[in-house]
Amino acid sequence: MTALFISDLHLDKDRPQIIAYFKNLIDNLDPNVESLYILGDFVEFWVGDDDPADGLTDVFDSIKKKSKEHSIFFMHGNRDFMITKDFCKKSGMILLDDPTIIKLGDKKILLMHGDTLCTDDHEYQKFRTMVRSPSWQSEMLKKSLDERISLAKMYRAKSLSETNAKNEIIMDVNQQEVINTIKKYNVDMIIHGHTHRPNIHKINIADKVYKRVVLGDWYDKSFVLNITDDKLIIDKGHII
Ligand SMILES: [Mn+2]
Repeated sequence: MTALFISDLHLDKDRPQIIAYFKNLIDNLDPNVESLYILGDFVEFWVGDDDPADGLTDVFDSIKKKSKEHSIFFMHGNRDFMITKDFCKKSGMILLDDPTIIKLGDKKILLMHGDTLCTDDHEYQKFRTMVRSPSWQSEMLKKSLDERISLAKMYRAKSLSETNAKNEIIMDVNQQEVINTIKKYNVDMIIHGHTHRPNIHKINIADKVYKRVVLGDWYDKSFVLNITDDKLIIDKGHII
């Protein structure tokens, strides 16, 4: 039995090679793959379900088609939290809460997008609380599509310039928060994306070793975590 985990594809019409690469992957999913987990930032931004999703129609069609043979799960990231449960359903994806616990074999795994672990970035956490509130979202949806698209572009540019200015450490996960999260949910492993710092970290807590697997982004290379039985296999492919 195989489960695949991906995140941070940031699909966008300006990078058609990544869209094509992902479409090819989904169209040719191995029949042994029982579930595919997309852990957020699947698309570059999403301003509401009336988003024109330029260049992505084929991808959502492929997902819909493949959802008959595989379970395809989606969790919100900080770019695509406006994708609704209805849209997921229509596209053949099952929307997961952040975080969600799954069981693979005898292992309990916590799935997250990863941004909630970055607790040192107070400014971002404040912004996150604001944009995740139903009142902010309903105000946002009252604006015209064009207005929302330009706002999304503005937020993206702002976040990019802040990212460049912020200390590297602030942008990564907080170690104590990782330990607290493992303890709180009583899991063996955390899988998340968001930080674009792919790695498998080992964390020792009271003589037991836990794992934190960080998924990579899809800018130059694809990044797929394959868990088959108890084995973790990282599969990277050159997109360009
Ligand atoms: Mn993210």
